[in-house]
Amino acid sequence: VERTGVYPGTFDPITSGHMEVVRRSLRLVDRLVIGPHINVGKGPLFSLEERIDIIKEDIADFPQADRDRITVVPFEGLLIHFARDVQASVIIRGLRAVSDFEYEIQMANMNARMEPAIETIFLMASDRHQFIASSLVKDIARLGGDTSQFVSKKVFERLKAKFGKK
Ligand code: COD
Repeated sequence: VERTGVYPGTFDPITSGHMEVVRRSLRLVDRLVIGPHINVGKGPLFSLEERIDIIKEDIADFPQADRDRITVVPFEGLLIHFARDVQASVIIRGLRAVSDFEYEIQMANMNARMEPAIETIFLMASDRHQFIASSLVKDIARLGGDTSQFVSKKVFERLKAKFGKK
């Protein structure tokens, strides 16, 4: 029986850190649903459509056999309902340093209480991607810095276009 995993997030925009989680997840599940959340708290830099396009552009570099196992499905409302709807048995989250831990453990526990059959699994960020955060990448781009080592070439170009030349 096929195992489906959900990798939910804001992905505003997707970074090399997120992409590493995607690549590693493909070794753990047969099908991976990348789920950008529709209603992002304080308003995202990239619209939902842009965030979806960006994810699709980044996975376009994967081998076809891997691409065939990935779908990008935006969701609204509760993650646990979404995970149930796509028949996922695991929710995949990335864990950086200590900062992510508190929020992640709370979420995992509440989700487990609502739906005990779905496990949350955590992939520890690698050294290389430990400190990459979408919010900091956006700050750097906004202030005219070079984000190329934190995101794909395509995301880099999109960030440049977003903030443009003043
Ligand atoms: N290396 C490894 N992992 C990383 C890196 C990195 N450099 N950067 C980010 N990650 C991980 C994050 O830790 C996270 O696990 C995932 O990648 C996505 O990150 P973000 O920042 O894009 O997305 P989040 O964490 O803001 O997404 C939060 C959700 C939208 C998934 C969450 O708020 C949610 O499920 N909302 C729906 C309502 C709900 O169900 N709430 C919870 C009730 S218990």
